[in-house]
Amino acid sequence: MDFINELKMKQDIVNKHLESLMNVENAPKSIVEAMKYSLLGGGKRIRPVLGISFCEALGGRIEDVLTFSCAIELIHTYSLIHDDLPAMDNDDFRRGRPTSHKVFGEAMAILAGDSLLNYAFEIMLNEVVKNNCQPRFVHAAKVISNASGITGMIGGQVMDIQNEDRKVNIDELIVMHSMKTGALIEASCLIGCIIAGREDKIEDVKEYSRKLGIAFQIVDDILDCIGNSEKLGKMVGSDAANHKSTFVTILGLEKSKKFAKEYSEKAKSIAHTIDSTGFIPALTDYLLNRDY
Ligand code: GRG
Repeated sequence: MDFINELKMKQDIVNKHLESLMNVENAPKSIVEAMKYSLLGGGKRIRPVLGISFCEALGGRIEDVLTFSCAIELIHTYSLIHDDLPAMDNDDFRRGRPTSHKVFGEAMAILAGDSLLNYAFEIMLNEVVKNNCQPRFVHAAKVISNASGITGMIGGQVMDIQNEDRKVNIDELIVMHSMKTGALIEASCLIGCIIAGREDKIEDVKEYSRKLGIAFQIVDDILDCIGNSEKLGKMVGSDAANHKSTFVTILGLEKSKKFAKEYSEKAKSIAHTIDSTGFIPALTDYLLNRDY
């Protein structure tokens, strides 16, 4: 199967599982509707695709990691809803549609984000219990918890807010993004390795995902500067409007492109040693050359 068809197939697997996870009973319809609006209305599903691809490449079963990978997508979606709020980046469009607070109001958008975060932990713990608390399932849940918390994504978001209106240097920017964007990408890859039972590959997978995380963020900064808002499904120029230092403002456009390519190439060379099918190396290229 060629790369694009395999990517679509994996995105389909993820989307179907996300839909089935959202068949929630005994909750107010309004909150489930707001959760579904943001979760099921688009998105590249890169994080869960990485999770199932690493698990598969390392000899594990997709069905064993799928719920954990979808839990990461729920956490990612909550972070987008909260990041778009007026108190944060104050954005009106996301994934090609008005943001959650524009449709449901601020209070409901906050609760939709909170609910996605909580529900992510509910579905992970159900999966841990279903698998008799085997250490690899407990370990995967711990990795996701750490990555989404104060030493990971939230910690990075705090640094980002505190850096507004301040000129940061490239090293500070890399540390901040390794936490804000990188931690969840790293966890996405690591859980595939952990659930496959391949602890021997953890360091390689960490190294791969850290390089990928930086490349991914540089591309995100480049697209926020020169991307097409229709393709991206969100307004461009949000970083400049919020007076944020980005790879583009610090390095300039051409050097940022070169930097992203270097990080991506390093990631790809590690991916070749992990995935003999070639899918993860091709995904690494795809994420570098994406236009949304
Ligand atoms: C806890 C409020 C809060 C925020 C955490 C990750 C984050 C910080 C905020 C998200 C906002 C943002 C634009 C981050 C930069 C990189 C990034 C995560 C981009 C979006 O990810 P994609 O391209 O999006 O995978 P899709 O829509 O395809 O899932």
